[in-house]
Amino acid sequence: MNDARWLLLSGGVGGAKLALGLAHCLPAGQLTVLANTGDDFEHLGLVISPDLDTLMYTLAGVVNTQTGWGRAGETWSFMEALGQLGGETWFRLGDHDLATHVERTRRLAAGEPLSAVTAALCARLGVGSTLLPMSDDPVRTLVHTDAGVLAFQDYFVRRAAGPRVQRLEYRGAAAARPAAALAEVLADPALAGILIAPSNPWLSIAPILAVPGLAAALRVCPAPVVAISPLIGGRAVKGPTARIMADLGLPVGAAGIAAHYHELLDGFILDRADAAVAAAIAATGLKVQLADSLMTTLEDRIGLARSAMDFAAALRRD
Ligand code: FO1
Repeated sequence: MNDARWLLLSGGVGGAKLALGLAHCLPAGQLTVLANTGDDFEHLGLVISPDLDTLMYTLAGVVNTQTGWGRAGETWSFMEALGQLGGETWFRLGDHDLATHVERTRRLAAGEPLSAVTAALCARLGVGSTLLPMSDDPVRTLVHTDAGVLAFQDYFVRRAAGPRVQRLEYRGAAAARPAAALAEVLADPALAGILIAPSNPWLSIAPILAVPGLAAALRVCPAPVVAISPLIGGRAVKGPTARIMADLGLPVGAAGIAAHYHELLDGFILDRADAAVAAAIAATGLKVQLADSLMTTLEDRIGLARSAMDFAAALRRD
């Protein structure tokens, strides 16, 4: 189907790699990425949206490929000057990246919704896909830990995801409305599939699904829903997914991820290294596909994007 459209639910770095693979496979305008904004925070007087920016920079081809976040060729004069003045430097804002936060903050203060600000910034950077924040309303992920209740970036960056996680809270989610443009995406008969990126299910995807009505809208949409496991050989490629599962008392592994998403899914993709648990997942009623999910090169990203789209296309319910 040439006009097939796709929706990807995504967090930051890992999800952005798959988004780039998908964008390479599809004509401009046929990919919509629904991004987590639970990581957003106000810092140094600025509104920072890390996952939106990681996706935007990645899709625009200007991301720092070493870190996966921030801009390539970045300079750090602002951080150095701030440090000299005794300011807060634990969250690294490069000079070019800083411009994004200043411009976003200005537009939000002038009354533009986050979705409009994001669309405007993406247009300026030449992003051909549609990038939507999950909601224009603020949702903030709070991590309840043995070191107290921590704002997401305080847990993730400042404390390097060290404290033991007791539970997660998506503050503001109950009053949040899904991004207005999402209904249109889901109602489009050309929507061929909905993919859930191999992002952290609890930190990156759960805040999206916590927006009231959003998970239900995915469930009633006729397009198949497929999640890609973020684990390879039972371990996270990067980040604390496996440790959070253990902290929450969940069985660590691809089967635990599949069980977590089960209600929502038609299909589940897991890495070949986890082939041993594929049959057990299939026995729960999900269609299962093995793939190479380590996305080191652009070819890897395109390969996983193609596998996911081919698998989802074969699951179409009509
Ligand atoms: N991650 C870090 O580990 N350290 C940082 O100093 C940092 C700064 C930063 C600045 C802008 C931005 O858009 C992202 C940034 N990230 C940083 C990444 C971010 O905190 C996380 O990767 C995501 O929130 C998790 O998806």
